Amino acid sequence: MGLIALYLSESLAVRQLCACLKAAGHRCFLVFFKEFRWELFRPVTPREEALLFGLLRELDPDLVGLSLTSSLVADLAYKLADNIRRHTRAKVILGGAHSSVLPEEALEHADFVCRGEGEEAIVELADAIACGRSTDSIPNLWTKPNEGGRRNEVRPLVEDLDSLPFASFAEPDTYRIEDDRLDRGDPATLIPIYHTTASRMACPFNCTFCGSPWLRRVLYAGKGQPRRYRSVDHILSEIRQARLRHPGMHFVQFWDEVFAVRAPEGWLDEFCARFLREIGLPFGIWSHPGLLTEAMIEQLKRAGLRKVVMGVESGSQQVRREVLNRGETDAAVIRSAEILRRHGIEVGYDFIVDIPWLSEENCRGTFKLVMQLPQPFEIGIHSLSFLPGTEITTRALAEGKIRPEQVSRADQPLIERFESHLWKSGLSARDRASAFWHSLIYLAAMPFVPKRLLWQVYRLGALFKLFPQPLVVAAEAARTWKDTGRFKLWQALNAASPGLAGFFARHPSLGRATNRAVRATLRLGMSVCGGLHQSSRR
Ligand code: B12
Ligand code: SF4
Repeated sequence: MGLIALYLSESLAVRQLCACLKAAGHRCFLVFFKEFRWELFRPVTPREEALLFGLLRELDPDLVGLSLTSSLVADLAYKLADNIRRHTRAKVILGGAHSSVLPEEALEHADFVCRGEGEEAIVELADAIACGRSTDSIPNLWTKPNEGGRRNEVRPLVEDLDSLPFASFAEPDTYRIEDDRLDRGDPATLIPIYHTTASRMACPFNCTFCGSPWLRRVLYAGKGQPRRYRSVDHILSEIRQARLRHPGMHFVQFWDEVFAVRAPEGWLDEFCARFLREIGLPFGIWSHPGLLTEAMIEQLKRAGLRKVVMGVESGSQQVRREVLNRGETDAAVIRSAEILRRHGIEVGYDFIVDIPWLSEENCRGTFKLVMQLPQPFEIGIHSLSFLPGTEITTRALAEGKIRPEQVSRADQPLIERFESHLWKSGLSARDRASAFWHSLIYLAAMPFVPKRLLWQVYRLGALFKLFPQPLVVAAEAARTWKDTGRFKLWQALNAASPGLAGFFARHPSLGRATNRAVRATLRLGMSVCGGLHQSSRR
């Protein structure tokens, strides 16, 4: 069997399913079709599709599984699934969060759809196909009408996560398709970070924009306790084994929704003591501003905690409470930020913009909160994705705030769906206002931008909302400078004014000269500022 992950070379889902299939004696290969890189998203090329179909024809599996981890890649998955069924003899199964919410839709493009966790279902399906048995009544699976048209119940959750084999990692039958190339080998070994989770569905919150509450409260209602923890032993053994295969691993990233939340008694103490002693690598977690405590961070830091990412989502308490169902106060957010700062932990904060209720209030509050957060930190500004099954999507559709084709961002080109830091200044007043806010919020997170200047810009908001272009250029320049160490004038201009960027594209020598002049001015400005800064410290 073959399993394909889309835009996700660290996909835990296909790695876990592959390990279960192999443990049950089946052959399984993995294909990582395109990578998930926030700033480097590239569309699928015809050559990449041809490479995928060529590989599938060569390996000739009976069954191909596509993981639809998110709704944002649903149309890509459907297109690939249709073509796999057309051009190979393999049957196709779709699984993941999206096909769990919308199985009827997924079934139009596949022979089978898996709802919910797939470890046992995929093994039972592979067994049935291998032995020529009926595939009709496998719990979690829906089948096509011509396969019996069965809609089987979701089985109870696997209670003991330690009973599952370690996720497949650095195995030889792994392929990567990216940049018009097909390479053999696990792309996860190309980076020094190892990704894993200590728990599943542990988050106790019910944010309106998130797909997790639906999984816990609807799909798995009455099917067992969704929050499950692996034993510390199991986690550490997995990391030790992975490290033997990938000695270049320097960091462990835990992808638990909220790390260690409501963990079993004594779990965190054991984890901290043993992680330091037996693994001794720095690690990162996701957390929640309402839950961080000084004692917990102190303890985790001693164990090697280096980085925390938290969704703050909105700087406006009103938006958090009335739209997002997030109960924490501004004071709690700032207190968490200060705890992390005091302990020298690297921090990333995620914010959501383009919320169709209280939009101005959201941006104003977010700007003010970002100005108060202790520097330095990373910021992610994400446009709200309306995911199927979420409370916010139901409400937005009912109130006519969005059209059905906007759900899952299906009306946008694939690459734009993942873009963060959006500040394109279009022609409409609404576009210009959001360009103003998004670039101002981003600049507020940059430690090298003077705060007093930003407050001035904020006060002149009415003017900058009409002419946001200088701010957009500044934000885009700050972003490229920070990410690449280079100032990319064309890119910055293109974000602010495609017309002007087009002019320079038609006159490249003028463009290069202007770029050099701006860079020289910036360097001069920075050395003067640096000199002033040093002399003021002396
Ligand atoms: C960790 C995580 C990530 C990680 C990695 C994801 C991964 N799967 O490895 C990162 C940070 C990269 C990520 C990115 C994104 N994520 Co995410 N992520 C999660 C999280 C918290 C845990 C997922 C996980 O690793 N679980 C453990 C693994 C082993 O299980 P699993 O992925 O759930 O897969 C099981 C089943 O779904 C099923 N299954 C999955 N695929 C297949 C395939 C077949 C053939 C079969 C039979 C079964 C099957 O079996 C698996 C094993 O039981 C979930 C929340 C949750 N509770 O699920 C959100 C979640 C899945 N993510 C979500 C979203 C929206 C995204 C992003 C779009 C965010 C963004 N705007 O960029 C991207 C999309 C990336 C992509 N290319 O699709 C949504 C999906 C909801 C939806 N309807 O779309 C969730 C539910 C949370 C949310 N925010 O709403 N995510
Ligand atoms: S805290 Fe995170 S994982 Fe939990 S419901 Fe909210 S967004 Fe989803």
